[in-house]
Amino acid sequence: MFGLRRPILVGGVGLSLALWLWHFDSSVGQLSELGIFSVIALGSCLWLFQQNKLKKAQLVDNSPPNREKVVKAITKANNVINQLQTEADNHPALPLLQEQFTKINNELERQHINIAITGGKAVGKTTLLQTLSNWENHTNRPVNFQETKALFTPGDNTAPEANYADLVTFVTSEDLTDSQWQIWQQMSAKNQRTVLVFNKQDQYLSEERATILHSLQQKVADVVAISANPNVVKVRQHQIDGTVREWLETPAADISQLGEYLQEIVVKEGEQLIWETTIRQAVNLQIEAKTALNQVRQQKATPIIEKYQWIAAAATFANPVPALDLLATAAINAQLVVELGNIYQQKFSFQQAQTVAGTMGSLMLKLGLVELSTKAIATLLKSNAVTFIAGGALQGVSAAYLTRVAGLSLIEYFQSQEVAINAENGLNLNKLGQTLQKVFQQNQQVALLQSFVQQGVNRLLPEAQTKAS
Ligand SMILES: Nc1nc2c(ncn2[C@@H]2O[C@H](COP(=O)(O)OP(=O)(O)O)[C@@H](O)[C@H]2O)c(=O)[nH]1
Ligand SMILES: [Mg+2]
Repeated sequence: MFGLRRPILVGGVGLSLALWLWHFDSSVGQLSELGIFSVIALGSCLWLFQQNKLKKAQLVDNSPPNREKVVKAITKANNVINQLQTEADNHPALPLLQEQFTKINNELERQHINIAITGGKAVGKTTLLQTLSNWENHTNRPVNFQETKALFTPGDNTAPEANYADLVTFVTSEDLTDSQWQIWQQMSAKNQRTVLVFNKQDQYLSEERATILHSLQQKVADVVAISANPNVVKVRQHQIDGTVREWLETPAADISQLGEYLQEIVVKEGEQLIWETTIRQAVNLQIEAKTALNQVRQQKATPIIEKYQWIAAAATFANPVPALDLLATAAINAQLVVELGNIYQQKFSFQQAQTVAGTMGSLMLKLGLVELSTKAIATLLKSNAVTFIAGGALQGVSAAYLTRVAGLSLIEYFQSQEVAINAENGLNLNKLGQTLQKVFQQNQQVALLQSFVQQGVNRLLPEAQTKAS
């Protein structure tokens, strides 16, 4: 797990540098502000980079769907909704979540296929939709076509709202731009089945057309070329008598390639596509319900962390612990673990909670979080307007701070657990370590730390506060 050490070191260096720069803030002014932000940003970027890699690996399931998987996904969503109802009977999101659930549950019996037509503005979406109304469906399923709103309107670079779609036809009239390519990839990442449609063939000379088609085929497996509404062309005919006859002709629309392609996909993949869509919708519903549930729980958890944070501060202030490892253990109260566990339905016995608290303390120590935060807090205390800081203040504020980080990390860890998993499965130390680092990183911004130290000083030394203000 200590492959994880690198990002925290980077963050740590960033923090020390930031504090050092912050020290000179008054003399260097804006320049140092810039310095602080870039150094912190660098640390966070490296960290986020690593996090993203982790997330993707966990979330994408590329194995083919089946009915069992769909039922499982729907059941999970239902469990989370029921849990929300148990914990917050009157939650305003409940009626809509339940309605969505009923809808998704019915999707298991759906026969028809939904196809979305998407793409930038004026690429020919509406024209294609109209042309497809004459499409002769020779498949075993009814097919609905629907146009999405245009992509790439100013200020909006998001993927189309096409969660309902079993298949997305992505229309373009030229080679893919970078932003089109990004959206294409976003859809693939969500397991959305896509076909790239190269429209307006008639606008290109044959050589140019071949080049673009080739380039598209390099990027994407499923490409078809069409002309949904070719331009009028002038036809010239040399007559025997030497005159030239000219007239205008409107070539017929040509979407035959796309038509055949769609027949094939609907027949071969229809059932799987419906399953995939239903799983996607169930997962989204589960996330929505979980987000609401997490908010409910966080509201209950925050005051508890605050309570234990100031308990730790007072106890350590009265009886300063000199060694770092003692500080780490003093900070995490087993009772805090029990109470947070209760909120997140992760039941711990007091004994188990003691083990968790001990483990977290030693993790914080190993990861260097205790040392980093005491140093940072010491620097901030020295530069505090308060001239006299009583002995024990450093330890008190540090203990409070570490309690906070530990509590927030537990919350975040519990939040990422599935609903209704037994605490008996044991803690995933690797994941808990990652969470600790992440939360620590988020709370190590100079401004946050500064206001926390101020709060701590106000709590521990009320008379010093009066002097300072
Ligand atoms: N030359 C040519 N023009 C087309 C073709 N398909 C659509 N168009 C034209 O492109 C313009 C935009 O089409 P529309 O369907 O409204 O695009 P949307 O904004 O994507 O819905 C219209 O003037 C269409 O007639 C085609 O294959 N060739
Ligand atoms: Mg349109």
